[in-house]
Amino acid sequence: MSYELAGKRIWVAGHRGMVGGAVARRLAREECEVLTAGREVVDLVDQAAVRRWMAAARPDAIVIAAARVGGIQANDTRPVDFLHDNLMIEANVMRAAHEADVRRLLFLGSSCIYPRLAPQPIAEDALLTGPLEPTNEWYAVAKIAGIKLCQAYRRQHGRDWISAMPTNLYGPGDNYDLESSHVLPALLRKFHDAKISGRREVPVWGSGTPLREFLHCDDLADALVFLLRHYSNYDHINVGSGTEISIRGLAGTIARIVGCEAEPVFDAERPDGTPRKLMDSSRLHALGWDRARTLEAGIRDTYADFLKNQTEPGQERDQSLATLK
Ligand code: GFB
Repeated sequence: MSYELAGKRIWVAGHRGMVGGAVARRLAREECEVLTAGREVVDLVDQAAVRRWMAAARPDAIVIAAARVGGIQANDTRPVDFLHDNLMIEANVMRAAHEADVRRLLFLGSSCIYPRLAPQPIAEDALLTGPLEPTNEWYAVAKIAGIKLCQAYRRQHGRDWISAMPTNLYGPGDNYDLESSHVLPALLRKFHDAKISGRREVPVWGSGTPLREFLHCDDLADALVFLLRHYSNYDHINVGSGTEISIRGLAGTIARIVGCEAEPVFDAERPDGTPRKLMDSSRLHALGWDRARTLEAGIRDTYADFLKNQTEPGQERDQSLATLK
């Protein structure tokens, strides 16, 4: 199967977020028109606004990269925001897309949709086979509902819409707010600030033992464009790098790349979350995509972007709202 991108008008919902920005950058290399709409143009949580915008814009294809996102702390403490807002975004965009006869749509979930203790590496058919990780079950249920809604439109209305499940992501344009961010940007900021201030210790949440798989957002974007072109299937598909690292190992790697000699101090009061969530991305590789950069190269690229765009301490925004703008 091959969906032609040339000449198409493709809406990247959530273009101001890290993932949406990466997808818009990657699509700019294709012969298509990239549509974007900030929250001041259309609030994706508002169904009537989404219907009005979609009826006027009538995109040929949509990448739903808009979501309420955040790290373990944000997910665990804001269940309404993560469940309600993500349900509204996916339901509003898909309903309006169907009414506007949008032929191609890619929905983005997350590896947290899988059971807390799923056999590793986690294959797509592990979905709904066990209890979720409590710290992010709200976001996970919303994303599982999105997968199901995408499948329902394929089943009831024959929509050639697909779902992709990325692993933990990082890269340019990430959220560096220490309370709402994910671990990689948080540790980059913490070790950078410690280097500048000369602090000898850096607080790291949890035990340091959990394992995480990471994928650079630009590699994800390349995989998503590949899937837009070549994937047409009822089942969601994993998009991972296939390599994992412990939080302790990540802290050491980031300290070395930043050039900071501060010691990580592990805070057992903070939750570890799921012990491991390495995905099996062999279905994606079998289709012909496997171009993830190394974590070392990705972190160096991300730190360079951080230095170029860093905000003064205390000025960083809670960008988990950014993807709704
Ligand atoms: O990246 P993270 O917030 O989310 O945390 P998850 C990953 C691990 O890093 C946890 C530890 O074990 C954290 O305790 N960690 C250590 C830190 N230091 C820090 C720190 O300073 N900040 C943060 N944030 N973590 C998310 C889900 O789970 O994964 C989201 O909550 C989404 O919904 C995302 O699915 C992909 O990897 O645990």
